[in-house]
Amino acid sequence: MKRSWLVITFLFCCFHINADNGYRLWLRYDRITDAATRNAYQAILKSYGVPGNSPTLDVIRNEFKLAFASLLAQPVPYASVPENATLLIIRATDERLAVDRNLLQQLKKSGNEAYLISTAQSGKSKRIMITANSDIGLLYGAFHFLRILQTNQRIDQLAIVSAPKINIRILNHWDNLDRTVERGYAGASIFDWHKLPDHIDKRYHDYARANASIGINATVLTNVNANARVLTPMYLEKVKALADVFRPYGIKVYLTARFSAPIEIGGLATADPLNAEVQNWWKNKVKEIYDYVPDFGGFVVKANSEGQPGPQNYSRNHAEGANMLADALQPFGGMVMWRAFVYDNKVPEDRTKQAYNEFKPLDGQFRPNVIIQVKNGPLDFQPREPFHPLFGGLTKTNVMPEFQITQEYLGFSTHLAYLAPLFKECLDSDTHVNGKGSTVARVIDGTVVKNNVSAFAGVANIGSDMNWTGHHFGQANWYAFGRLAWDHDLSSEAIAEEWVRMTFSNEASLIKPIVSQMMIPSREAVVNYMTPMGLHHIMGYNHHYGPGPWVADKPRQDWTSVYYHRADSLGVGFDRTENGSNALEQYHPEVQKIYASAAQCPDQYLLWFHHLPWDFKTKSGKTLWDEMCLHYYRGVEQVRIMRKTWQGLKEKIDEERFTHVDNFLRIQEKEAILWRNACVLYFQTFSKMEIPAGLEQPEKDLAYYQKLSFPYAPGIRPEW
Ligand code: GCW
Repeated sequence: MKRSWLVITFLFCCFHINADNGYRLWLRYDRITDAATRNAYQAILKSYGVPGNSPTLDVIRNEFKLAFASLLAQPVPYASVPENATLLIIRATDERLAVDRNLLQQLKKSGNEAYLISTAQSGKSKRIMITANSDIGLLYGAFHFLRILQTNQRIDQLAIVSAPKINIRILNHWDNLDRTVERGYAGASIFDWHKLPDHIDKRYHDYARANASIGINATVLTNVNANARVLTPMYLEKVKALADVFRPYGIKVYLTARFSAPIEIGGLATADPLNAEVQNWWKNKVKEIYDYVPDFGGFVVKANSEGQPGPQNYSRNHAEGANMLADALQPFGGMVMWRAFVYDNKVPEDRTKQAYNEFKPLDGQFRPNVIIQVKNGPLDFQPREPFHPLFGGLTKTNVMPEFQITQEYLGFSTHLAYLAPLFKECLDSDTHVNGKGSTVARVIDGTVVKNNVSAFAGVANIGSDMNWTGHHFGQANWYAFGRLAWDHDLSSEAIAEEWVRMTFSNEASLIKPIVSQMMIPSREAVVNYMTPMGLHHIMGYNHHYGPGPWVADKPRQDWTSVYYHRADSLGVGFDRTENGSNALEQYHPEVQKIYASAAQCPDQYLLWFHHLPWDFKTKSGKTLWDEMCLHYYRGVEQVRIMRKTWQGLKEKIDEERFTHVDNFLRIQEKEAILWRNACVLYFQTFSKMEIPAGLEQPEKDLAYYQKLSFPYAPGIRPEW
């Protein structure tokens, strides 16, 4: 090679190592650095075959081509005679298939999306087969196999049958047609409506690839605060273009349906769900949508909540509203995901009780193709909430959880908060509805409460930022959501490790610190410096950025902070026992027992359920005030440890991502201190007690923190 070429190649390599913008997510396919692993793979992977023709099989072929070209040091050719390939991707009905009969039987019973990956001896050599009942199953199997390679696991004895525990694994985009994203912190919407349907951005494919790689099989393209315009022909053309891109990846498209659409785009005088004209309008509209998108998934609806129109505008209930849409969708196999996030400031009742009060009496009245979409907790995606009482509360209605991947209340996209522990905390909570062990996960997957269909939703944190999620570690939350939707039994640690291996490196000296000193403790750190011990909803008004425990005197009481913390000279916390709002009564008696007495209630939910004096003795023996302060200070310390851990990894991470994360951790520390100081000083005005000895004093006084204003904080709803 000429000298100049050597220099260019060298520079290219340096550039490659130093500059990594994170666009490739966890599908990096970097060269496997461990020689023994690489050799072991090369000994088996001599060629691959993907017989058959379909757009999904093309996706598999493309993905393998991309992956093998860089993962291994030598090319893995495509076998022109598939039977000769040492890696064969093949439908379970194909006669050329030769796998263990028991495994095959298991696969055949496991449904359309399941797959089997197995290694068999073929003569002197080994052969790997990925088998499934459908092409989409093959795609999931292919991605799982690539994950095995990316995480450097052995491939010489594979015998894996995997099937999703949940039917519909769906991302909810709160994306508007003008490309703003409600509570979006990673740039603009990835859906460029203006240029659709003519311009198909490469990102749409990469978005679909990423989702398919973790088993996500549905997406709601539009905000639940919905715009009826998306249901007009001009926009349905655009929706069709996206659906066409996503289909080979197994992803179905859903839309949000604005309840008043018959008036706004249909010219009717009413949207009353019992009105025949309205019913007809929706029937025709649905038929029209299916003409564009034959496998359209259905509607997601936010009705009679935060100003959105709904059936109650016509004195009809949620079941009447949901069923009307369900009847229109039913002939096409479409679903209605009807949100239970309803509350009204004119109702003189603890906001956390209102969804249950509305929906419990309607249990059993919803059509089989309606699923009630319930936020993980009864308030609103706080850093910590107990599980929503509608899990286990509704037993004759399909129920699905809605998690928030975008970090509206957990520091936006600049705070590292690994959310798998938050998701798991809800999923593993025991509702007791059908005896001990009736966890939320087992309620929603249909094990303990019978359902027609199961689903799992997450509000996406994806945007147009180069690295998709703003924070490089935000990718882990998208990843963890998908993995848990597929298998809620996976542990937070296992998911984190997988993600780190694929996203950064397989080196143990890097995996361990990132997983155990950064990711796993990160969510608890956020709880500590924002809302420890069961505090909730004390953030800045409307933009929800930064601390705002003093927020009071707003048009709606239930959007203030003082409504929730109720601090006064006597104490702090929201009494939800029978002496207070009695929200506790919405849970099973076994659950009530855990929280009813302040002496027994776990610290993490103490002020969620109890209003307690500042000198209340907590389990540690310290006063409530001291314990609260210690939590706030611990939160900041945890961030400092995260920062230090990251800085210790400088040599092991490419410069671009290292610096990006490092900067964000600096912001996180600054904001953690802001939260801590503002909250401690504010609550101190009531407790009148000293910050425990030995802790650093806040640098500024309370007035300073109260005066800070953030009019341009991102993600806010434009009209608020
Ligand atoms: O968390 C709140 C947000 C609103 C959001 C609402 C909801 C889409 O602040 O921006 O609106 O929840 O879930 O409907």
